[in-house]
Amino acid sequence: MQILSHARPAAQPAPSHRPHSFRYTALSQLRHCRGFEVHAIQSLANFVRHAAQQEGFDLCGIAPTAPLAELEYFPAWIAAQRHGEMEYLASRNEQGELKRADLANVAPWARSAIVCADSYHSAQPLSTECDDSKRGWISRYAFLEGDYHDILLPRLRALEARLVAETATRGLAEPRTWCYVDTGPIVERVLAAHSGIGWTGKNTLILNQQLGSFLFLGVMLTSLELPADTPSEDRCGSCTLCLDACPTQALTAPRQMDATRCISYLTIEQRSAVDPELRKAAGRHLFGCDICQDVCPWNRRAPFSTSSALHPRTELVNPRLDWISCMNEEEFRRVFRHTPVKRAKLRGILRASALAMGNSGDRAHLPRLRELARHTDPAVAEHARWAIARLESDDAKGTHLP
Ligand code: B12
Ligand code: SF4
Ligand code: SF4
Repeated sequence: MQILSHARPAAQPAPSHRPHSFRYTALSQLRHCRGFEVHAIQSLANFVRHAAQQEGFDLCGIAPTAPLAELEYFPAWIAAQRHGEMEYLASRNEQGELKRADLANVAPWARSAIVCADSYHSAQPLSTECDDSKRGWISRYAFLEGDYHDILLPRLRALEARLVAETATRGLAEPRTWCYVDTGPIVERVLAAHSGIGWTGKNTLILNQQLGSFLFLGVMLTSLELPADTPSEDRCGSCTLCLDACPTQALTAPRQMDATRCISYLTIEQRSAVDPELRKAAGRHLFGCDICQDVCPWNRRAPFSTSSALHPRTELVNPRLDWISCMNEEEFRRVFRHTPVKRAKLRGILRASALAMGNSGDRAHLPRLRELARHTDPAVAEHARWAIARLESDDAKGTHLP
C-alpha cells in the first residue's frame, strides 16, 4: 500500500515511504519466471502506484485474487437474507454460483486487484453534533458537489489506459482489465483489506490509519500477476464505539452487518415500507447514515480531503426539513441531479423527511406533515400519518441524530 500525497495535511510530516513487502505466495510464483520478467512485473507495480498518484488518488494498493478468506462468509450472509431488497447482491453466474462469493465466479482470468481510494472527509460538522429539530441529515458522501462514481471511474479508466500502454512499452502481453466503482459483482472492501490500504473496521468499513474511513473505493481487476501488498494491521483493538452507537443494532457483531437494519439501507435502498420498529431509530436521517464513522476515533484525527471535485455543498449539510419536505419533482432533479441522492428518488426523500419530522419532537412540523399525509404516493402518505401520530403522542420527545 502506498499513501499518496493528495489528502495529506500540510502541517503533518510526509509519511515515510516504506519498502513494499511482497507476499511469499506471489514471490514463489514469480520464482518460475525469467529474471527480466520478475523485474518487469515488480517495477510495473511501482509504475501503477506512481500513475495512481498522478491520477490524484489518495491511496493505492495491490491485492491478490486467489480465494480470499472473508468471502467465505458471503454465501451465509445472503442465505440469511441480510441483503434485504438488494437483489443484485445475490446474483449468480451461469453455473448458479453467487458471483460475489469468489472472484473466480465472475473474472476467472483476474490475477491481481489494484485498489485505489479517495478521502472525502471534510470540515463540515459530524452528524453526531447536529441536534436542531428543524434539520435533517444527508450523509457526508452525498452532500458533495458530485457523485463519487462519476469522479473516481474516469480516473480509474485513465490509470487502466496508462497500465495497458506501459505493458506494451515493456514488451509484455496486453493485460485484460476491468474497472469498478461500486458498479460490478465484487466485494470491494475485501479486496481493499487485502491490498493494504486499510483494515476492516468493526463497523465493516475500510479504515486507513492516516486517512480514516471516509473513503471511496475503486477497483481495477487485471490479468497481470502483480506482487501484492501486505494487509494492514487491525487497529480497532478493544474499541466498540461504532457497535455501541448504531441506533438500529445493524452491526450484529464486529465486522458483521444486518443490512436490512442499517439506516443507510432504509433511506437509500428499501422501496417497501420501513418496519415500524426501525422508524424511531432512524432519527432525522434523510439519506444514508454516518454515525458509526462519526464516532470512530480514527476519523477524529484524519485530515480533510483537498480534492476540489469532492467539495461539500453547504446547502445540503444538515438541511432544513421544511425545504426538503416541500420539494417537487423539478426541484428534486435540480438540486440532486449530480449527487447520489437521486437514487432515492423524490418519493424516497419525502418519505424519509416525513419520518425525520415525526422523530424531531417538534410539533411545528405538523402542518407540513398533514399535507404530506394527503400525498398521491401512498407510501409517502402512510409514513406522514405515522409521523403525525408520533408527534401527537406523549412519547414524542424529539430525537437527536445519534
Ligand atoms: C451493498 C452496499 C451497502 C449496503 C450494505 C452494507 C454492508 N455492510 O454490506 C448499505 C446500503 C447498508 C451500505 C451502506 C453504506 N455504504 Co455501501 N456499499 C455496498 C456495496 C455496493 C456492496 C457491499 C457488499 O457487498 N456487502 C455485502 C457484505 C457481506 O459485504 P461487507 O460488509 O463488505 O462484508 C464483508 C466483511 O464484513 C467480511 N468480513 C471481514 N471480516 C470478517 C469477520 C467475520 C467474523 C465475519 C463474519 C465477516 C467478516 O465479510 C464480508 C464479505 O463476505 C459496496 C460496493 C462494492 N461493490 O463492494 C458499497 C460500499 C461498501 N459502501 C460504501 C459506503 C461509503 C457506504 C456508507 C458509508 C454510505 C452512507 N454514508 O450511508 C454506508 C456505510 C454503512 C456500513 N457501516 O457499512 C463504500 C465503503 C468505503 C469504505 N471506507 O469501506 C463502498 C465500498 C462503495 C465505494 N466504492 O466506495 N452499503
Ligand atoms: S451506517 Fe448507521 S445504521 Fe448503518 S451500521 Fe452505521 S450507525 Fe448503524
Ligand atoms: S469505532 Fe472503534 S471499533 Fe469501530 S471501526 Fe472505529 S476503531 Fe474500530
